[in-house]
Amino acid sequence: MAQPQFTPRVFSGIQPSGGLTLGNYLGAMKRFVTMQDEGSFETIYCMVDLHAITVWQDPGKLTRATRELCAGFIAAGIDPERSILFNQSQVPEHAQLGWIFNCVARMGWMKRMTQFKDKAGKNAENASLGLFGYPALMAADILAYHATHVPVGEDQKQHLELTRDIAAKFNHDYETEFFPLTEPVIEGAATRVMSLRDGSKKMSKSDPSDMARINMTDDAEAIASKIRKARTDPEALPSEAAGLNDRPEARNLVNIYAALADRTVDAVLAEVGGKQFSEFKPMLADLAVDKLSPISTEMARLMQDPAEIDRILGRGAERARAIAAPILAQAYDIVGLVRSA
Ligand code: AQP
Repeated sequence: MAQPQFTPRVFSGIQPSGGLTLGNYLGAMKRFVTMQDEGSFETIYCMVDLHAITVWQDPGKLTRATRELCAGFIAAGIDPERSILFNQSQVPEHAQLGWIFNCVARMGWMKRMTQFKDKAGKNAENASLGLFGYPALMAADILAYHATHVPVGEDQKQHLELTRDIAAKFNHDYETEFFPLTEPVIEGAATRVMSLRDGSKKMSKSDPSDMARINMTDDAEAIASKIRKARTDPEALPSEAAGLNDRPEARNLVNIYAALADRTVDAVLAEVGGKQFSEFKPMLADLAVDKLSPISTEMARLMQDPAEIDRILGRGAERARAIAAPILAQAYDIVGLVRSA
C-alpha cells in the first residue's frame, strides 16, 4: 500500500530505442491507458530518451523514434490533456535527482541487476557507465514525481525493487520520510511477452531478428506472416492452463491472444482447447490485426505532423517540471546543497 501522505500518482516510461513492440503495448502501454481512464491516479508517461542512449543510438533515428513513440502513446489512447506526456531529456530534474541517487545506490546492489548482465552480455567491460547506472536514473524518474505506482512488464520488477531500496536508504540516511516506497503494478495475461522465435527470450525492440517481434507499425500482412512462422510445438492446444507448462511457445501465443481479447487464459483455452496451431494461428493473426491496425493507422497519421508532436512533448515537459522542480528543490535542501533562490 502506498503511504497515505502521497498523492496517488502513476509514472512509467518507455525507451525510444527502436519501434514499439507488441510486448511494450501489452506489458505496459495498454495498462497505462486503463490507469488513465480509471481516473484514480494522476498519470505521467515519459519517453525515456536518456535511457535509450545508454546504448548507441543514431541521432536521427532517436529523434524519429521519440516522436513515433509519442504518436504510439496517443494512438493507443493516452490523452495528453488527461495525462502528462513528455520526453525525459526536456525535464533536467530527472538527471539531477539521478546524480543524488548514484550517490545513494550501492555498487553491490547495481551489480545484481540482471538486465545489465543480459544487455552487456560477455562484453561488460565495454558497456557504457550509463548502462550500469540506468536503474538509479530510473529511480529518479519515478521519485522525482513521488509516484506511488508504476505499471511495468515483469522484466522491470527488479529495477522497481531497487527504486524502493534507494528511497528507503535516502529516507533512512537523512532521517526523513520524503520519498514514497513505490508499488509496481504488474498485471494481466501478458506481463512477459516472449520472442516469436524463442519462447525463452523476451520480445524486444532491439532483437536482431525482426521476425521475433510484432512491431506496432507492422501491416496486416507482416503480422499474419510473423504469427504463421512463429515457433510452436506439434501438440494440439490444451483445454486448461496447466497444459501449457513446459510449452513456452504455446503459452506465449495463448497469453498474447488472451491479452489482446481482454479475456483470461482459462476462458481462451475453454474455447480453443483441442485445436491445432494451423487453426489457432490464423485466429490470433486476425485478432492482432483487428486490435493493432487502428493504432498503427493513427500513428502514421500523427507522424505527418512532427511539429504538433514536439508541441505536445514541450507542453507535457512544462507540466512535468511543475511537479518535479519543487520535489528536487526539497531533496537538495534535505541533502544540504545550497540553493540561492
Ligand atoms: N516482452 C515484453 N513483455 C512485456 N512487457 C514488456 N516491456 C518491454 N518488453 C516487454 C515493458 O515495456 C515497458 C518499456 O520497456 P522499455 O522500452 O523501457 O525497455 P525494455 O524493457 O528493455 O524493452 P525492450 O523492448 O526490450 O527494449 P530494448 O530492446 O531497447 O532493451 C516496460 O514497462 C517493460 O517492462
